[in-house]
Amino acid sequence: MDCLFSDLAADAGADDVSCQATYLLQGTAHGGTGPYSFSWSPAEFLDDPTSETPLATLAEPVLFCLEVTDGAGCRREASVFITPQTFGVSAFPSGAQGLEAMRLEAEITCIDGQTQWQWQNLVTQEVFGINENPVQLASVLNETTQFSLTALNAAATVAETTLVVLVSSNSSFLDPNGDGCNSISDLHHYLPDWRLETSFDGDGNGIMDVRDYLYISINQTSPCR
Ligand SMILES: [Ca+2]
Ligand SMILES: [Ca+2]
Repeated sequence: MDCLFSDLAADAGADDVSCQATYLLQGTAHGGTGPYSFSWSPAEFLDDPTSETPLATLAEPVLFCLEVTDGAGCRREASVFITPQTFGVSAFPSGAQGLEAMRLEAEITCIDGQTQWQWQNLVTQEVFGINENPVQLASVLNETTQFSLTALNAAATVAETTLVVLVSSNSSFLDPNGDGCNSISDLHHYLPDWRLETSFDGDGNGIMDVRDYLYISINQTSPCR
């Protein structure tokens, strides 16, 4: 039989992330001539590389290749990329206060049925609602503020992340060019002062340099006039 025209097809399943230490691969074959045999690689992560659905043990992302051979000796290949993931939280490490109240958002991975999480303002100690994420702040911050998001899962494992919202004591840094929105144009506004001594900088150290630009939000919020 000419395998070029065989309708044999192999499927290794959809790419996936795994919150467990083990992951059951889902190989399938269609068409061709039965019976099918399966060969997965790399075999070292698998309990049975000749199984249609072997159990993989993962410590790192792995691309698995599946080769299906049918009764006529025809072969087809497929692959699947499995990424192990653990319980954890992550957020952008910092941002700058602009004209509008900030929205804080973290990514929480491997949530189980009992996982709870909570944002907190570490300056005022204000806590936000249980399982509230993202959090929309009620007002514009008037000082540099650190926030934390703490999550707890069913196994009592704690995961935490923090982020800082930079606020200059110089209020013009909320909208340097004063056009009513936070855009890339605001970064250009202080360029004439670059490396110059000034009493009008973002971090208040008296010289305009790259650190001051961290205080400028470029997240355009409202339409500019
Ligand atoms: Ca602006
Ligand atoms: Ca400065």
